[in-house]
Amino acid sequence: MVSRFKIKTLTEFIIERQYEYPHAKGALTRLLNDIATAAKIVNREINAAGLVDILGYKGKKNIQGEAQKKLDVFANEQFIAALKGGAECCAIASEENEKIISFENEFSEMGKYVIAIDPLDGSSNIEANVSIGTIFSIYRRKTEVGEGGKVIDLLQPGVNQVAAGYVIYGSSTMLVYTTGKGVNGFTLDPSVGIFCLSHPKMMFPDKGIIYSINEGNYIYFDEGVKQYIKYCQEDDKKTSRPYTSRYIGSLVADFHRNLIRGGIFLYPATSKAPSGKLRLLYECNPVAFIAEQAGGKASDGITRIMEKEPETLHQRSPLFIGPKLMVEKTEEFLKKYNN
Ligand code: AHM
Ligand code: MG
Repeated sequence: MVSRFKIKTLTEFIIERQYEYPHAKGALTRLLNDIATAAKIVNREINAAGLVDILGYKGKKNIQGEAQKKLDVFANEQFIAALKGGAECCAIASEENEKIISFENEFSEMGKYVIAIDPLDGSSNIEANVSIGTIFSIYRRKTEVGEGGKVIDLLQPGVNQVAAGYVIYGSSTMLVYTTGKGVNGFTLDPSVGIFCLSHPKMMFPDKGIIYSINEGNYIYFDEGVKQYIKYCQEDDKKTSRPYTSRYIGSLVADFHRNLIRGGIFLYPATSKAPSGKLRLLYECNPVAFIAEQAGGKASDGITRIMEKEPETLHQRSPLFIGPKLMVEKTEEFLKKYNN
């Protein structure tokens, strides 16, 4: 049967949306396309990950005689190559690299944008066939065009993000992004290799019913977080409690499920990790931008994530993210019990 619906591809969608930015010259469009292309290549490798052992790729060399690369290193290289070749981006900060990667060639030096990226977040989950993701933020550079990007181009607060998104490599592969005018999700049709609009105008449900936290760290949490967990587990029909507990241990997958079903994700500070675990630039800020655009909220317990001024590239931050009312409730608990 012929479908009555016209499929909208990611490329069509991005080009259509350019009208929302009257002075746009297509640079952002090209950047998002480059990211989507690299994501498809990474997706292909992830899908084959389970075959590595039986096909004999594991070990020092693969069958082509090349040294086998870890998937997170492979993903990093793919995104760097796609963005470097694209000439819209003058530098990248990646979780995989201690310093920024400045693109010093005549094309990239004219690029107006920089990108903060976690090429393969949650990669320790790969061997268990658990969903993992890519997370990215796009900023306008601070320095003048004409030379490679500098660290100050990347040390910007999340409120300066021009676009942000994630790719989830799950039971299906999706790309979800925002340019500050709502959130849209695209599912990869693997038979043709095209991302198709499947989740237009994504919004958190008003009512949250899930809480996601690594409760194994309970003894290291401060009193506010412990009390909030207790609140989540109490019986109160009016507020749909007790909430359901769900935790994958893969930020993109946990966040994505909570965005669709309605839930809060918490990675608080602990006595062992006083700044939490997640990185502000390429983990917290992009999901914070998406959360806010989907009617939610992202906070470190006190301060709005996107207003935090980064001092270093790999700076960590506690993260409380989800439907507005749920995040506000955690803030209330932290305020009440942590002083
Ligand atoms: P990674 O960047 O080393 O992959 O770690 C980040 C991941 C997130 O995806 C996830 O939310 C978190 O670590 C889970 O941490 P934990 O295992 O401490 O619960
Ligand atoms: Mg990570």
